[in-house]
Amino acid sequence: MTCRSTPAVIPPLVLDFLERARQILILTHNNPDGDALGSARALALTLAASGRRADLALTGTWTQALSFLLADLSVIDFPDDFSAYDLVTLLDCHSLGRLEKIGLQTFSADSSLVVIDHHPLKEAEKTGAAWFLDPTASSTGEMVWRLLSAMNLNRPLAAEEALLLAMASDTGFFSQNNTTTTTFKAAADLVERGVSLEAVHRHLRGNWPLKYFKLMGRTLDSLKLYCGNRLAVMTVTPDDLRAVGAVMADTENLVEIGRGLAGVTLSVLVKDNGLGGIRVSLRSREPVNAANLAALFGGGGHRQASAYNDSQAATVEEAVDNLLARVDNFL
Ligand SMILES: [Mn+2]
Repeated sequence: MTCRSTPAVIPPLVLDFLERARQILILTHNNPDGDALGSARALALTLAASGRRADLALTGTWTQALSFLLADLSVIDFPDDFSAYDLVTLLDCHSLGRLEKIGLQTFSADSSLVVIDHHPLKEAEKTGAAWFLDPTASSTGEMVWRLLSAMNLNRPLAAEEALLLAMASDTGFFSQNNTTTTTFKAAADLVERGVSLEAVHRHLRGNWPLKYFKLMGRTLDSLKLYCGNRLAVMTVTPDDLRAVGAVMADTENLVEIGRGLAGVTLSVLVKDNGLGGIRVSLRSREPVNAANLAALFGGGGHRQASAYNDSQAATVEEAVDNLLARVDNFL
């Protein structure tokens, strides 16, 4: 697997939309992560600094540690219609399922919708919008860096920092093989412009509330090994969350723990939100393809980081059984 990348060409239509727009609404996926919030922040701050109105509307919850990314932004309630805007941009997301309140069909062919995403897309889903898609990009942050660089806009330092955070967030701090030469070029540019890598690391890895570590303890207690110790499975239940006063957003990154174990090539975190949904997060090491495994259950993501909802399971135990029944071919 090569990490030397040939990034996708930025479609002129996407640049054209962004250059002409004056009132922009920025959307991203439900329960936004560091890449989603960092990319949205960078785009919003940069567009606002160039005299545009840039609003951000979010759905779901996110970890408190990332809330600082919303400072100085215009964050609005999710609007009923988009007529106040001449452009809507959808970041880090192209699927209807992940953005629960909005259907892309809302946008007719003449609506101005720009989708910027690094997740692989089924061609059939592509409709009624200008698309900038690059599955070779580490993160949406990297793509927004390319876009804003091409537009030659002045980026405030806080936007530069948000871009580096977005990339660090989706690459496991530049350790996964989605980290390419383009990622490092972008990172080098951002550091050259004054972003502190240490500050980004502190935001992402040194800013957890105590309940996170308490939840980590309970999650570690649940760890079981299978398949000749190559598969690590951990669980989080509503009881675990209640016991330490945590919310589902606090489970972000816990799946990484299992991947640190010697010999483990697939780490799985099975989460019960207590509302009838079982979410399964996967992190792999080469040669395990976690995206293909997630796809078996109707999910998706990247080769080394993916997820799915197990609609057949009512409990974490059932979801673990379902996984164990199908995982053999992937390890
Ligand atoms: Mn992403």
